[in-house]
Amino acid sequence: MLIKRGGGFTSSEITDHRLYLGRRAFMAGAAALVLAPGGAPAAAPPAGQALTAQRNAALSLSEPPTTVESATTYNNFYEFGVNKEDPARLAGSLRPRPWSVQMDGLVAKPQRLDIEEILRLAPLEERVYALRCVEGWSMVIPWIGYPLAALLKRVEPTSQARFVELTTLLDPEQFPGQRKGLFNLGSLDWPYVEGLRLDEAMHPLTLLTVGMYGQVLPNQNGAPVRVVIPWKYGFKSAKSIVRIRLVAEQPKTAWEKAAPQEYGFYSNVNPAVDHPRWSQATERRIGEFRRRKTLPFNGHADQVASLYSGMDLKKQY
Ligand SMILES: Nc1nc2c(c(=O)[nH]1)N[C@H]1C(S)=C(S)[C@@H](COP(=O)(O)O)O[C@H]1N2
Ligand SMILES: [Mo]
Repeated sequence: MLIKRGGGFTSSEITDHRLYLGRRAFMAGAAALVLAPGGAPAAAPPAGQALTAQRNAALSLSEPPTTVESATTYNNFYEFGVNKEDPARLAGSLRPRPWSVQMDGLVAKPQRLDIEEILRLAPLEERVYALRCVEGWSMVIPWIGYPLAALLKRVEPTSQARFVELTTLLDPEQFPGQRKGLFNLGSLDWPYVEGLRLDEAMHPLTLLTVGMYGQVLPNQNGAPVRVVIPWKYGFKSAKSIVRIRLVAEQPKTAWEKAAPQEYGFYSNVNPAVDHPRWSQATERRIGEFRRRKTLPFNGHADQVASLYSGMDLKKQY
């Protein structure tokens, strides 16, 4: 399990989220794997529905994307279990239709939006962003979506709204990782909640995401709708969202609740701020062997650093 995977991951790379959660989650992961039927390799994702989008070249990396195989079989989606292969293996139980997103809180026009309506709300763009996981690896993914700002404007945040809370579906029937018992041992307090400051959420780089690699999102990548915030560690990019709430107070996120000393609210990619257990100075692109230097704000400093002027990013990590 922690030894070889298709991409050549080694046991020395197990600096992962599970260690944050302590030994119980780690053991639960090991046990779940032993119980996996036949130890069969993760099934290839079924060919998804095609989604056409215009490439936004100005906001895209020019690097070649990670293989779709890696991007859809090496995932963090703890609702399906704590191992990287769990989401691809188990994601068939998630039903991305029918689906709607409740938009409420400090807004003039609270509403529940159907996913089909969300898909039509703004022109779809393709943007190639690197997703940098706090575990020290990254992938280059051609996402499809449009700025989250377009959706937020539609509900008209009031002047009191200062933060955006994003919540993933809570349904133990669809998410085995949310069931009481072995799968959920030492895992997160469900549902998965993330949050952004309103100006971060409104930033043009913050992408409401409905597809990748020219298709609708595979279940294991957060179907039918997620966010991608390219200058923050991957865990800020909440999957399978059912509620977007505008609030006055900074939301308490699932990872902060699990390990507050390790996961801050901001979680901007920052090579100068190490995690308590390891350095964040370098990363490995999945599919490559050498490690590369991690860039401040994951390479987007010129676009987003001004959001944090005057803040001590060592304290507000
Ligand atoms: N609901 C939910 N969203 C989540 C996670 C999760 O466990 N549950 N994992 C996060 C982490 S740690 C990462 S690195 C990215 C991975 O996204 P990907 O599988 O599409 O590459 O999703 C993030 N979003
Ligand atoms: Mo991550």
